[in-house]
Amino acid sequence: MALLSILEYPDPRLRLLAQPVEAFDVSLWRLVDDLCETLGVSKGIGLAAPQTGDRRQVLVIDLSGGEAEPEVYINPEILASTLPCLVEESCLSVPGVVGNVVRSSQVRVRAYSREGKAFERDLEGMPAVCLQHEMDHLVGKLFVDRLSLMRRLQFRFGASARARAKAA
Ligand code: GNR
Ligand code: NI
Repeated sequence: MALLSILEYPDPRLRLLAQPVEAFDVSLWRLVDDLCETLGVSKGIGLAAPQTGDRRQVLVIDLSGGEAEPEVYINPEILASTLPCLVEESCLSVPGVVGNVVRSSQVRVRAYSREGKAFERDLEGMPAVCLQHEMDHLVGKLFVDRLSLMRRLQFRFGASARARAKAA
C-alpha cells in the first residue's frame, strides 16, 4: 500500500475524463488499496482516482470516519435520482473553499466491486451527495463549477489573486 498525493486546483489533470476499468487485476487492486489508505489519512469522506492522477473510473467513500472499510465503486453509473437539495461541500483538491451546491438527495447507482461483480445500491443523504461529488471527478468536474454565479465569481477572483501573489 502507498499514500498517494492529491492533486490540487488548478492542476489540469483534474479536468481529464476518466476511462472505464476493463481489467480487474492486481493493478486495479493496488489502486483501490492506495485510494483507501489515502482517504483514511486525508480525513475526507470520499476520494476519486483522478484526484491522484490516475485516469480510471474508480472512487471510494467512507462516511464512518475510518471505522469501516470504504465502499468501492468502479465504473459507476447513476440509474435514477430524485429530490434536489442544497448541500455545503468542500473538496480535498480545492483546499480552503466551501460552498453550497445543488445535488440529488437520493440516487440509485450501478457499479462494479473490486472483484468485477456488478451491484446496484440506493443511497440517500450524505452518501448520495458524496457519490455525486466523486462521480463529478470522473468527468473532470469540480464542486466549484456548480456554485452559484456570485459564489463562483468570488472563488475565481480569490484563486487568481492567490496565483498572482504566488508569482510575485
Ligand atoms: O471530504 C470531503 N467532504 C465533502 C463534503 C461535502 C460534500 C462532498 C465532500 S467530498 C470531500 C472529499 C473529496 O474531495 N472528494 O473528492
Ligand atoms: Ni473532491
